[in-house]
Amino acid sequence: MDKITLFFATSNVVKVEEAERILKENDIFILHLPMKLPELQSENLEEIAVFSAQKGWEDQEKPLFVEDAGLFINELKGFPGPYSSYVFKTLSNEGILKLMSQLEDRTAYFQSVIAFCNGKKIVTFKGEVNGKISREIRGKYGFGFDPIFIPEEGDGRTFGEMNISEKTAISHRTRALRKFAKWVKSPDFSKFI
Ligand code: ITT
Repeated sequence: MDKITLFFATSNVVKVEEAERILKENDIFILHLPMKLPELQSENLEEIAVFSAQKGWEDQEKPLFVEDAGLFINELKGFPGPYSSYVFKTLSNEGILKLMSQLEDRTAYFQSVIAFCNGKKIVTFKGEVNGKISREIRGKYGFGFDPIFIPEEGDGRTFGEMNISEKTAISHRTRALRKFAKWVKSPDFSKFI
């Protein structure tokens, strides 16, 4: 199998670690471009990812992918969703738990969108994982909202209590990455490039 190397533009090193594990399974390797790309104000993660990938291309002039993710809490009508980064910085996990202290329906999901840009075209891949918001902060692994998110397919632990291989077995990012990897290995990729 041919080895493929792709550029991943992100400011988040944990994302890189997670993506490396999954893409490696398909002989795809990552070169990290450590940069914070501008994000469009939009309610749609796909639009945000497409915009950032375009900006990444303009800055680097090489084919690259970006990944945009968010936590969507059903009872809060999808909040923080596309504003996850800002909300994590301002309210953090304590703030989300406070906001939800009176709420019974704690269901939520993470969504991940990957956008790959070659300067001319952009393709996107989406992944989701369902779960619920815990009543307290639990765990030391991962990043962001991991310590308050209990995936439906798990054993009751938060992502923050799972090590990287346990989280990447079921995560939203893994699901988007697997679709991306399948496409990269298909004839569509060589036509695209
Ligand atoms: P980029 O440079 O790639 O944009 P980022 O950390 O700012 O890195 P996003 O904008 O995609 O990433 O993510 C928005 C926020 O959503 C992020 O700050 C986290 O708080 C949260 N988040 C995203 N994916 C997550 C995950 O797998 N586990 C926990 N929280 C996550």
